[in-house]
Amino acid sequence: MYWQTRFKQPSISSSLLLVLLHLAHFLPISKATSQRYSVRTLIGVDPNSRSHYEPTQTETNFKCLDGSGIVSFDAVNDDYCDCRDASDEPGTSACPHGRFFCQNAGYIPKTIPAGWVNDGRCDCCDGSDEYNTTSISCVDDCFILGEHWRAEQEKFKVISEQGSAIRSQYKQLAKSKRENATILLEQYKRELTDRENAVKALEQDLAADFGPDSVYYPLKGECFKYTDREYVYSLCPFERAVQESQGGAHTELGRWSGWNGPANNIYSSQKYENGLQCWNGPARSTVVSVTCGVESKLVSVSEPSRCEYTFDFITPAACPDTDPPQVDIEEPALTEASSDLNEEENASLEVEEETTEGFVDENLETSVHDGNNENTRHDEL
Ligand code: MAN
Repeated sequence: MYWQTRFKQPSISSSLLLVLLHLAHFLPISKATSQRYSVRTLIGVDPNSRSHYEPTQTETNFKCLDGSGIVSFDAVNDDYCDCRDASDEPGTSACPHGRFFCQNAGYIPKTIPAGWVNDGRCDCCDGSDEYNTTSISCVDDCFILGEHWRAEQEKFKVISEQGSAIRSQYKQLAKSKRENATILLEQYKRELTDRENAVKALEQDLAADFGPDSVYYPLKGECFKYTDREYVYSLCPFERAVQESQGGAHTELGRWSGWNGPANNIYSSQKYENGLQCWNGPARSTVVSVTCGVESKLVSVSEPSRCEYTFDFITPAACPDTDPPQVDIEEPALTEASSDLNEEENASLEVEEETTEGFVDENLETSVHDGNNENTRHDEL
C-alpha cells in the first residue's frame, strides 16, 4: 500500500516506552488483554473514539476508522502509517493528516495536527504532545489556564444572566415596537394612497377646462338638485348627472364628457354621456344648458326623448365678464422704510394662504344644493 511505503517513519525509540508507562496512570485500561498495547494504542486518541482502540477478547485487530484496512493492534501508534485516514497513528507524526488529541485535564481538550507531535514545541497545555522529546520539557499549565478560564466563565455567566434579563425586556419592547410599526405603516400607506389620489385629482383639475378664467371651477365638487313629481335629479358639474326615484333607485344619467355649446359659445352647454343603459335604447345621456343667473341652481329637468335628458342650469359663472383686464404690475423695489410694512403684508399673506388651503380641502368635498329649496345641504349623493 502506497501510504505505507511513502510515510514509513523511523520506529519509536525506546524512551517512548518510559513515557507510555508514565501516561498509563491517566489513561485507564478497560481490558486486561495487554497493558503494553492499551497504553500505546491510546496515545492521542479522542475519548469518543476510544472503544475502537481497545483490544477485546474477540477483537485483536484494529480496524481503520474509514474502513480502509485492518491491522494488528501492534501497528497502532507504531510510527508507521497504515490507514488512509491516519487513524492508526493518532499519537505519532507518521501520517501527514493525522490528528492528535490533547487531554488537557483541567482545561479544554483539543486536537492538533499529528505532525506537531514531538516536534520540540509544546502545543498542548498538558505537554502530552511532546512525550518523546528530550530537547524540551513541557510544563503542564492546564490547571492555571483552566482556573483563568473558569473565572472568565463565571464572570461571563453573571453578565450573561443579567444580560438575559434585559434581553427579555428588549423582547417585550421589540414586540410592542413591531405592533406600533405595523399600525403606523398601515396608517401611512392609507394616507399615502389618499395623498396620491388627491394629487391625481388636483392634477386633473389643473389640466381641466373650467371655462374662461376657470370661472366654473368653484362648481366642481358641488351638486345641485331638482325635484319633480316623480324623481329627484342631481347635477354634479364636471362629474355626473343622476336621477333618483322616490323609492331610492339611483340611475346614472351620464358622466361628464365636456363642453358642447356652438363654436361661438362653447361654454353654454355641457354634455354627460354613458349613463345607465336604457331598456331597448341608448345609454342615458344629459345635455345641460348653462345660462347666467345670480346663483348656481338647477332650475328645470326634462326628458324630451326617452333616456335623453335636458337640464337647465343657471350660474353667475355664465354671466358676462365685466372685470377690467388684469395687468401684471412689477413690484417697486423695497426701501428700508417700507420693509416693516412689507413684513405685515407677508404676515397677512400667510393667513390668506392658510385660508386658501382650507378652501381647497373643502372644495374636494361635495356640497349639495337643492334647486327646489333655498336651503343648502352638505351630504353625499
Ligand atoms: C326609468 C327612468 C326614465 C326612463 C325610463 C326608460 O323609468 O329612467 O326616465 O325614461 O326608465 O325605460
